[in-house]
Amino acid sequence: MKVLISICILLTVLTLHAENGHKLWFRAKSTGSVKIICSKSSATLDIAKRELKQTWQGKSGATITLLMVKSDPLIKGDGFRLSPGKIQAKTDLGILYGVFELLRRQQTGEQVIEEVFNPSYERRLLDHWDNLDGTIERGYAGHSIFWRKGKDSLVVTENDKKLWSQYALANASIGINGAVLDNVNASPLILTKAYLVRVQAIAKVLRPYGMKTYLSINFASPSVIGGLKTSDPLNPEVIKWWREKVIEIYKLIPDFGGFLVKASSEGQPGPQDYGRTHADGANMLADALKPFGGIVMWRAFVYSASGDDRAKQAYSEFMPLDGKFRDNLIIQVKNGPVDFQPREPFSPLFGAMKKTSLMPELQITQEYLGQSIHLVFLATMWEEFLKSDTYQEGVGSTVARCTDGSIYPQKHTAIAGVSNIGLDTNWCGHTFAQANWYAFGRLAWDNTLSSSQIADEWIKLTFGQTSKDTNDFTTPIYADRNENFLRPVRQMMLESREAAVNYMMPLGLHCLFSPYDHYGPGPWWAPKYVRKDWTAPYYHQADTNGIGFDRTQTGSNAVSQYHEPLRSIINNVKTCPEIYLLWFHHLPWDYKMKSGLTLWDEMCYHYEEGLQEVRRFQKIWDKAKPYVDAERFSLIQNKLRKQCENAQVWKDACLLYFQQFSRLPIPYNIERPVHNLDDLESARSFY
Ligand code: GCV
Repeated sequence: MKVLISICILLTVLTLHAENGHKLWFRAKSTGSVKIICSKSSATLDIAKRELKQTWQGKSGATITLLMVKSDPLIKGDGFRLSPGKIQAKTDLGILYGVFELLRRQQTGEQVIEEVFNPSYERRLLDHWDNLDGTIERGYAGHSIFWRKGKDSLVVTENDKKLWSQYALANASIGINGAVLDNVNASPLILTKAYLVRVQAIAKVLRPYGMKTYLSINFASPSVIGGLKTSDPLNPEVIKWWREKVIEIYKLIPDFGGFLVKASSEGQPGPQDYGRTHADGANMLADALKPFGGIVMWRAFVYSASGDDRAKQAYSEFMPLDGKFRDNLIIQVKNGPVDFQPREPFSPLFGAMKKTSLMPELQITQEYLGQSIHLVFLATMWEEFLKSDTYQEGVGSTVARCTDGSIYPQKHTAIAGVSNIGLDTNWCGHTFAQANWYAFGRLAWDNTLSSSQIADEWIKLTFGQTSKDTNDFTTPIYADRNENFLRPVRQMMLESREAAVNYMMPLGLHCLFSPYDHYGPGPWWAPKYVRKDWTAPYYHQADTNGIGFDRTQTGSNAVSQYHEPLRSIINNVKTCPEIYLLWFHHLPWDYKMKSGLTLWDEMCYHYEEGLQEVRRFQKIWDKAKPYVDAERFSLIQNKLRKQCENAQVWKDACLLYFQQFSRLPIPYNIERPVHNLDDLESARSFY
């Protein structure tokens, strides 16, 4: 018996100290008491008070006033005014956001001075590509937290509710205020009663945290589950079906956010199946949602096999419809014109559709960036995108300003990130992938934040603080923590996306992935039975003359979709930024780069640099050992080893494959490939 008790105690102690990453960026515990003055009470305010008490790190015994204000012209929506000792807001959610800002500042050592904080976008959403059987399309962190397979799949358990509320808390702490609960490749079943009842249960848990629920819908639902003969958006029966469905949803979920729709895209049904336009289909749904305040987010991710250059197709299809969409409808546009590649120029639709609300869609899950194995901090990619100048309304018409209401009077503003969350204990598979969830929320709240600030905050919150030992992190806090841990790790994060671009597809190369899994290299992949725009050679166009996709005026003319002066800048090979060179130009192997090197040599050096960067990251992380708990340390160390192996595979595969066309030697000061091309080409998986 005694032995049993000892084992139990030991297990409890071990569990308490186990650092499995589940706590995300919530590690602080209160260091003293706080007196809260708040005359109102609500579920949201109760959370605000609870968080303040549990995590207070200010002066013990201090007083904090939470004040609802009616007339502060500077506070917008769920914004707030934070000053020492006081948080003012117009909504309960504004108060909760203010509390999180205050706590974050206490934990990261940032000062609190009087300041107003307003969100850049009204709607800041996570899109879950979660299937109703619990699998997740492009998910790398386990199964869905919302859906599962089996006969009890729709039973709402206490564990479900606990997890959903932890999820909602994490989102609220970074300002995310909505979630699309199911995959854009949507099952019509989501709109059946049994599933809607589960959505109602999820919405109930998310609501106090300020998170609205949205659903992806299947455009053919009226015929698939409604028993109608058609799903033609102009058919009166179809219109009636959607109106009644919307009424049913709002009866269950009065604050339902709206629908996300992937239609007439990659085989999904849509209005074009009935000879109708995107506007016909989208407006019909918007009209049904309008009386309840719901919105439609209609995706512009469209391209057809027979179409022109794939990078041009979304623009060609949507631009003629500008001004034809209802005002409770937002067109959701991926950051780049193709598909979440490691680097793409921004989609030319941004800023161009001036009479339609547009929202950016970012991908937090790392489909094309090493999934949950590679350490790639995405904030730098998103910062690059948001700061890209469209020139649509003169210099400074950045994507951020074109979408957040600063330039165009959009009725609604929004931004979405495809979630990287699953049932894995640490939510995201890789500890550093949590930073991407965090970064998305922070940028959605404030699209002017720098990647460096976001990385800095996240490291301090996730791995403990710089100056005070106030969290539950078991490793002692060292005085040299800033120098030896925070700085190098932050630098590693900031360089990690460029490293991935270098070892995967530098200089504007894109879509070189092995098929289906989108993980390893497959620049050679082009079976005859596959549509051309799904093969790698369609994009790299390598031959003995050179490499790159000619999108100039004399090529596919994709450049014409960009506004001047950008159009001329990218059209001209001399002024096109080299990071986009082979996206817009097909160039000979001996083309002279700005560095003086030939294109071939420069490409080789980029691949080598990518690999060497990951090797440097390994060293940085190994040195971080004294500052990190053993569990997270070794998880990340192992993943970096794998990333390094993969970077070597990428370099070898791409250089050996392209060398067949360039017929030039790999510069001799570069380390030699360690794989054979034949082996790589026949490898079935690179994991
Ligand atoms: C949800 C890419 C992905 C698909 C995804 C699609 C989309 O093609 O590989 O998995 O489908 O984008 O964004 O709709």
